[in-house]
Amino acid sequence: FYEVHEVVVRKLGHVPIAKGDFHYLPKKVQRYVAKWVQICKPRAIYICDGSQDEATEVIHKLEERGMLHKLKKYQDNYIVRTDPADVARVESKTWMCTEQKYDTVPHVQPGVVGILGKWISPDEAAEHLENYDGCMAGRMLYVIPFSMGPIGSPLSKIGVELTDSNYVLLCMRVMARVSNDVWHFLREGDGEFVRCLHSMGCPRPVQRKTINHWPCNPEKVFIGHFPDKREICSFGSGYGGNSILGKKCFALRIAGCIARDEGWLAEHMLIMGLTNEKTGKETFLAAAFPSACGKTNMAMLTPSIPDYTVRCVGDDIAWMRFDKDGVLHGINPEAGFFGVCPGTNMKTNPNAMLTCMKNSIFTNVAETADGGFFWEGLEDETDPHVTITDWLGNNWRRGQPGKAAHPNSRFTCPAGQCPIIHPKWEDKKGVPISAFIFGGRRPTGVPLVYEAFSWRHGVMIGATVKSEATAAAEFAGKSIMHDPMAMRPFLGYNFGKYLDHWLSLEKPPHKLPKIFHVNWFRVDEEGQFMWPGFGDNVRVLDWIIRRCEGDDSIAIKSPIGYLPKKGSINMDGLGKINWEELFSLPKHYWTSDIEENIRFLDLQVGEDLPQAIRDELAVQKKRIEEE
Ligand code: GTP
Ligand code: SPV
Ligand code: MN
Repeated sequence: FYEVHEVVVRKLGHVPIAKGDFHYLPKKVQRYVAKWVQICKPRAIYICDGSQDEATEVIHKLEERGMLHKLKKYQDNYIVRTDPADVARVESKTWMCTEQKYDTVPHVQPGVVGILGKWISPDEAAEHLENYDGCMAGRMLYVIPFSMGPIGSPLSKIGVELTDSNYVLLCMRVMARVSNDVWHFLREGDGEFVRCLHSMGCPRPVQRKTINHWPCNPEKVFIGHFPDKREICSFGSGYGGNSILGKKCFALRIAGCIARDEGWLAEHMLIMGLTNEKTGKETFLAAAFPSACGKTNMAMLTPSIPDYTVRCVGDDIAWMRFDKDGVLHGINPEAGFFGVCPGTNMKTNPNAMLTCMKNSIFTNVAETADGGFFWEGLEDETDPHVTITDWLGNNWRRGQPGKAAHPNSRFTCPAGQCPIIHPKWEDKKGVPISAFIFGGRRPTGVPLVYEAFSWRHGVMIGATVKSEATAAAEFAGKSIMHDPMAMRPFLGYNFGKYLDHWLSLEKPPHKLPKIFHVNWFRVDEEGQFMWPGFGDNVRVLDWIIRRCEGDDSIAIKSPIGYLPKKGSINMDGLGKINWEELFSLPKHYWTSDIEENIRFLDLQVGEDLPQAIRDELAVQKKRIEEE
């Protein structure tokens, strides 16, 4: 049946198939693979099937090579150290390529350097693509069929990743649904798939000195997206966000473009369900915080009050669509968690800890002599006398300057292992979303929680999300950066049009989620967090849920939105909480903040900024001035 095209055969040349049956691949996939085989010149092709045998084989190969080793304290947990030059997303080399520049980026004001998306012309992109010439020489090319979302869900999408990294293959197996069934599904459906090409950019014989057996090519990193062709080409880096292409590249940047065209949403959001213990009613929330600002922690929090049971649907990305009755349903397109290690422990996030006790990969963490992982935050859970090797492979002593684990070290673990994973986390229909929550790290000025007056006002609040910079990308220091909708690094198209898309959702029969803003990170004069955070955040979610249920007695109007009425958040057993300070709105702060936001959006989005957002900003400015 599925004969191989003559042209395809010629392009494959004499490159052998190390595993799998090329004939079995849908024709479009055959042509895609053949095209890149001809260019990248791998030594062989390995067609993945997602089986356990396959994982075992790849792990053995990696162990032999010294790239990964077992953490013997656990069951099938592995540690990997990367080249220290390849530890985070590289935003400066991440591009969207479209014919028309303004499809990708807004019309910034003259002389302004845009920070909302990076556009590259097809001609310039073509130069980068030349680096793929022979880039897999002496290496295996893995063909990975995967589904983002449960295979067969109307909300799911198919991808095929080609990579020369078996580390990436192992991570993809955890983070996406890698399976032979994808081929059946492609043949039966419309045959569309997102084309994902990844290379470490280190052909053999290796020219560059390899560190930690981690081949990479930092000088030539290129993360290119071609939304019109539904194609991604990633070169030179093996770090998660740059190489596990189902994740940010596909599920946010490419899917964002598809979602705009098809009328749905692909967002940097967790999804969680909270069941009221008294009434049995469950409410689903979706929250967008910038990278390393608390999504994973919130998605699986352990409530400090007995009123709710929390269950996790997703911790990083949400795909959401209105059904025919106008109810917004969301799925988690991923199959695993790629979580920040430092700060994670049995007190802050026991569910994450329990999720990664087996079948997990730890990247750039420290290791104890008895075969355990270690990172900042695990001090109280680790034998104080055990010898520790830091993420760079050096001996490390507690209290010495410098970190044991890289600040952006990550665990990669199967979501299904989470003790509180929601029984519906793979439901093809998704779960109904009642509220959106935005937030970030805001040390000053911003109260614990407030609620938007309307959908439009909420979209404006999302557009003005800011946060302290974190280690998830290449930024140093702690400056406050704009990160609108927590999507700045992941925007797939013109941010003005993105806001238009959000605004356009306000129409019948859509039942729009209410929109909130939270801030777990406000500090007092001594620089201490004013709010305990983590499991206690459920107290804020309780207030949000009561607002969703229409309780008008617990909110008061302020210039920036509805604030909780004093005493309306359960603070029982919390000790000293300074309500006044936690919710204060310093006038000088908000006056300059709104001016800065107006300036920022005008400079960065220019004529593409929707009038509705300009109006919302102007009205908010007036409210602040008149307060
Ligand atoms: P990405 O995976 O990069 O998208 O990050 P994320 O948004 O999922 O953030 P995550 O939950 O991994 O948290 C990042 C860091 O913030 C960790 O070190 C956490 O310990 C810390 N953190 C999370 N929630 C809270 C909180 O409520 N209060 C405080 N103080 N820290 C928190
Ligand atoms: C983030 O940075 O938001 C992450 C990690 O979730 S990465 O997959 O690298 O983008
Ligand atoms: Mn993230």
